[in-house]
Amino acid sequence: MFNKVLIANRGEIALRVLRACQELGIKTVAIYSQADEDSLHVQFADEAYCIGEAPAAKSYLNIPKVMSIAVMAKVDAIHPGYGFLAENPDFARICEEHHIKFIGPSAEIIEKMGDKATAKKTMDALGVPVIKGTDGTVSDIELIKQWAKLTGFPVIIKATAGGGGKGMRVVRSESELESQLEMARTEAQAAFSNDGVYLEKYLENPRHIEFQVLADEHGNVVHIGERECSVQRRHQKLLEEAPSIVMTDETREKMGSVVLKAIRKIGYTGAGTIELLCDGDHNFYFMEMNTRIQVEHTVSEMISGIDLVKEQIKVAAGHPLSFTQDDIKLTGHAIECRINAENPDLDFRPSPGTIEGYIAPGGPGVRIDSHAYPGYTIPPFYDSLVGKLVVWGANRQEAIERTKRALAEYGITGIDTTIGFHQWLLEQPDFVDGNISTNFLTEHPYQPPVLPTTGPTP
Ligand code: MV4
Repeated sequence: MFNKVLIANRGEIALRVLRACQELGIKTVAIYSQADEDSLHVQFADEAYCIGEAPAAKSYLNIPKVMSIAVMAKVDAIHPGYGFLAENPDFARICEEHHIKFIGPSAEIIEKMGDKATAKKTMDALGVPVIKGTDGTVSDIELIKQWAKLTGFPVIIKATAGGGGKGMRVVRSESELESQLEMARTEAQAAFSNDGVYLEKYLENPRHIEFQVLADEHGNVVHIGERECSVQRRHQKLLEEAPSIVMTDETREKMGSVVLKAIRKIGYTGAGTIELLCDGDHNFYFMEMNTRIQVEHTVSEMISGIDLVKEQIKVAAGHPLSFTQDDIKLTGHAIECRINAENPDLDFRPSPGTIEGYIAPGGPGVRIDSHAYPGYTIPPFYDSLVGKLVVWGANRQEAIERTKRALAEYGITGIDTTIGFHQWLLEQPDFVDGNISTNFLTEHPYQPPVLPTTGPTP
């Protein structure tokens, strides 16, 4: 096993990784920016080093600084968490060159999956269903027009270097095609220095469902079922759950084995996620692969009893998986609410600042992953995640009731949070009935309560 791991991240995920390392008897090295001196991951780590000013480009994204701390502290491995350097193939390659294990797949795989058109082609060739689309990236407008007319509108233009919704354009008629293509290209070039785009048939009200996978370096691959991540706003997920209400045991087994075959064939190692879109007829199509641990990995942990971060670290150290697909039993239902420092009543405006009072909920089935505490200041420089409320219930109904109970116990003063939004969401009949799609929040705009909800006042 590794002796010492550097955690190249901050916030709740730095704490999550630190906890996994501690349980595995691994020494931890934290890095932090000048804005994160008071962060819990700094206090909890065995060693902690300030690596620069608050802006991420000067700290958490600064590869030479991260690497010099890693070399100086003599770590065996680096865990990148999510965001920042987690899916940067150059960083993974530099780690490899320094004989420091990057806890994730190889640089080649990160690169391949980072290019969405290539990833789709790869999955298609391995038998994973994909949405009807152009054969890779395209530029000839006449050929694109021909393809779109043959396929039928609406179609969607996607940036190959994109993902998470950036550089996407929905086109509903031929007359808009050329101008939208131009705009998508310009946007992609500005955002990713890569103007490659591909097109697909547009699915109107899809669900976003993703499979969690885990692969060791000995050819063993398992999936830990799916997550339903359809409730999101401007491509930011707000609530995730597992399992998905539309997944049957039969389809999970079928899709699961298709996904596992592909993962094995590409030689993937570590934890990963296959993102799928699900249409109204419950057909599943490959969308993207995420080569990192995700924010919402917790709901899969709650229904499987598997510590995904510990397993991710163990397979990175070369250990074989200690269980097979048949050993994995999914039990009950889990819901994760992302508690952000944002004001949902003011269009989710960021609300950084000092947390004055803080009472975390508890009781049966409740888990909180958070770096927050009374007196902690949420800096304005990074994402606004204050914590994740993750709740398990024997079934979806109990999980919903328990989440409502836990949200009512959660007391945070001094900043605005999304707690009230989640309380509203869990009362929506369509949510309760499982009638959700990626358009849920455009079809059900959030309504602030007429009377302010009074939580506990810590
Ligand atoms: C789509 C789609 C409908 N049809 N592709 C958004 C993020 C990017 N990864 C792909 N996305 C979509 N691709 C086709 N062919 C709808 C979306 C989409 C979406 C997907 C998942 C979660 C939220 C979403 C919100 C808007 C659009």
